[in-house]
Amino acid sequence: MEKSKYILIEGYKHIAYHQEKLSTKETLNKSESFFKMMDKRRSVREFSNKPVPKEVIENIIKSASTAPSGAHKQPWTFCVVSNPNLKSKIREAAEKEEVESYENRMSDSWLKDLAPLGTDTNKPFLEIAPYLIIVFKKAFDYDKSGEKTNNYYVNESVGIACGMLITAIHDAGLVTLTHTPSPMKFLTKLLERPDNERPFLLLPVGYAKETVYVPDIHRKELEGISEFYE
Ligand code: IYR
Repeated sequence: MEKSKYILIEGYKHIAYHQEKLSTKETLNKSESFFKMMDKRRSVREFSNKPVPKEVIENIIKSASTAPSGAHKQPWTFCVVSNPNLKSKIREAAEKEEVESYENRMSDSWLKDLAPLGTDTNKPFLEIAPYLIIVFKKAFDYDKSGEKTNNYYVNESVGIACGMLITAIHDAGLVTLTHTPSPMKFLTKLLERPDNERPFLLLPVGYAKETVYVPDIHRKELEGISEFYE
C-alpha cells in the first residue's frame, strides 16, 4: 500500500508544504526581475482585435483562482464574454451608465483628476478586445441542498484574485484595464447571473493595438508608499 501523504491535525487532513529552496541571491534576483516585469504593466485602453487562444484565458483565470480567500470559500465567478453580440450589448449598456456618470454623477474634482488619463464615455474596447472577463463576487453561496452558506471577506478575497488576474494577464503579454461602469447591475441581467452574485470588475483582455500611447504618469517611489519599523 502507498504510504499516506497526509497527517491529521485536530482531525483534519494536512499535507507537507514543499517550499522551493532558493539561495538568498536567487531570492533577491527573482524579486528584482519580477518587479521589473510588473513595472512594465500599464492600463491600456486601445486593443487589437487579434484573437487570443481560449486556453490562455483559461490559464489566466486558473492563476487568479489561486488567490487566498476568506475560509477558502473562493467567492468568485469569472464570466468570459467573447460573443460579439453580447459584447455589443455590454458596450451599449456600459456607455449609457457612463454618459450619466460623466454628465451628472461625477464631481468636477473627480473629472479634473481623470483628465490626464483621457477617459471618456466612449468604450470601444468593450467590442474590440477579444475577451471581456467580468468578475462577480459571491455575497453568499448555496450548498447542495439549496441552503444559503456564508462567505467571508468577500471584497478582500475577490480584490486579491483580481490583482492576480491582472498580473497573469500582463505576464502572458496581454493587456487589460480595470473598467468599472457604475452602477454595474446591467451585467447581472445581461449575463443572467444568480441572485448571490454581484458584479465586481470588468476587464477587457487582448493584445494592445499596434501603436498605442498611454498617459505619462509615474508610480510613487518606495519612500512614499512604505514605512519600515526596524
Ligand atoms: N468608470 C469611468 C470613470 C473612471 C473612473 C476612474 I476613478 C478611473 O480611474 C477611470 C475611469 C470610466 O471607465 O471611464
